[in-house]
Amino acid sequence: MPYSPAPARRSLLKLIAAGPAVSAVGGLAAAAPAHAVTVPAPAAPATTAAAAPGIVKALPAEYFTVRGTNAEARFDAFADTGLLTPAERFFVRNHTSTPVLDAADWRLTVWGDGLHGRSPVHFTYGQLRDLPSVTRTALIECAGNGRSLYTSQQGEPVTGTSWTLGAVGAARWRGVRLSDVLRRAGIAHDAVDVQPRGLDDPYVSGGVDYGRVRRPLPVAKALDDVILAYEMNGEPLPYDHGYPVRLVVPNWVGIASIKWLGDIEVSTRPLGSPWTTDWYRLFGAAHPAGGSAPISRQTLKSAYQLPFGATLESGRVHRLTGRAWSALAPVRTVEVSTDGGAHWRHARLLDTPRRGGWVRWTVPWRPHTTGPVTLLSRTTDTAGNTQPERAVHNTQGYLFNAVVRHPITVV
Ligand SMILES: Nc1nc2c(c(=O)[nH]1)N[C@H]1C(S)=C(S)[C@@H](COP(=O)(O)O)O[C@H]1N2
Ligand SMILES: [Mo]
Repeated sequence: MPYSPAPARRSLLKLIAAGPAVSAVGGLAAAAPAHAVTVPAPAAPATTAAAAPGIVKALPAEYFTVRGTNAEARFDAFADTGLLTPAERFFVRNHTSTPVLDAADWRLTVWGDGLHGRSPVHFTYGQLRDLPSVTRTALIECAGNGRSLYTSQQGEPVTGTSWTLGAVGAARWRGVRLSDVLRRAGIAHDAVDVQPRGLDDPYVSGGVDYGRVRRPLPVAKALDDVILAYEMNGEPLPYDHGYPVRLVVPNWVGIASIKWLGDIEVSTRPLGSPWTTDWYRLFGAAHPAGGSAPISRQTLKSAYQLPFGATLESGRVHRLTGRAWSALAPVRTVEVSTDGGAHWRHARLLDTPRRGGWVRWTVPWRPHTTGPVTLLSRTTDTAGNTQPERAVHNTQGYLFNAVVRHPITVV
C-alpha cells in the first residue's frame, strides 16, 4: 500500500493561516520559523531582487535571471566565485514552490516491499545527524541546462524552461550515505529500485496532478555514492535547496537530487514516475519511438564567463576565463577558438580536473580587428568524450553538450 506523507509532517506554520498566497515569497520569508534546531538564516532582501513565486532567497538581478518558478544563475557572474558556488548564488529549480519546513518535526520514512520487515522505518533529523557523516563536492546540474541553445544555435524547437548555461552549481555537501540509511532500514537483497519523494506541493500542469516530485533510482546507484545532505558549503541547507534534507546524486541529472526529502520507497519491482516516463527521456526523430530509456548521467560542457553580446576593446590583451565540466570523466583539455572555429588553441586549466567537478580555465586574447566575433570553447575529458559541433536534438531539450557559440563584439 503506498505510503502518503501526513500533512502534519509539512510544517507550513502560519502560511496556511496567511491565506491562499502560500507560495508568495513575502509570505514564506515572513513566516521563517524561529524554532530551535539549525535553521538557515533568511537572506537579506536585495533592492534589485526580481520576483520568483515561491523562492525564499533574494534573487539580485546581477546574479539571477528569473524563469517562471525557477531562478537561473548568471554564468558570466561565476567569474568572481571559486570552485564552490555560494548557496546564495546557486540556481533554483522548483516545480512548485519552496516549502518552509521545520527540522524538529521532520521525519524520513523508508517503506516498501523491498524492506525485510516490510513495515515503514522512520528517521528523525537528530537520528540522521547522529549517523556517520560524509562530505563531498558535487555539481548539481539540471538536465535542461543549455536548453535554449537548441533553438538559438541549432534552430530547433524544444519545450521546458529556457535555461542558458546557469542551471548548474558546485557545492560541498555534508550528510549521510543513502546506503547507510537503506541498510539500517533493512533493504532486502531482491530490492531493485528506490524512489525518493519530496515534501513540496504536488506538481500540477495542464490540469493534470502528477503528485509529489519523485523519481526512482536503481539500487546500484542508490548504494553507491548518493548522499542525504543536510549541509551545503558548511551551513544548514537553505530552504530553497532542500532544507532540512535533500538527496545529492553525483553526476546524474539534477532531477535525481530530490529536495525536501520526505520518504523513500524501496521496491522489489522496477518503479516509475512521470519524471521517468513523461519527462527525462529523449524523444524525437533521433530517438526510439516512445523515447529513450530514462536519462541518468549528465554530459559535458564548457563556457566563457562573459555575458553574451559583451564588448571587448581591440588592441589590448584580454584574459578570457571560463569553466569546463564532465559528469563522465575528469576534464582533460579545453580548446578555444576566437575566429569562429577556424583555429583552436589550448586554454590553461587552473584546477586539478576531477570527475563531477569543474575546472576553471583561462586564455589570453588580443583582438586586432573590430566587429562581431564568435568565441568557442570545447572540452574533452579523459574518457575521450568531446563536445560536438551540434547536440543531438530531443524535443524536451535535455543534455545539451555542443560547443557553445558565444557572440561578442570587438570595438
Ligand atoms: N522535491 C523536489 N526536488 C527537486 C526539484 C523539485 O522541484 N522538487 N527539482 C529538481 C530539479 S529538476 C533540479 S535541476 C534540482 C535543482 O536543485 P536546486 O534547486 O537546489 O539547484 O532539484 C531537483 N529536486
Ligand atoms: Mo532540473
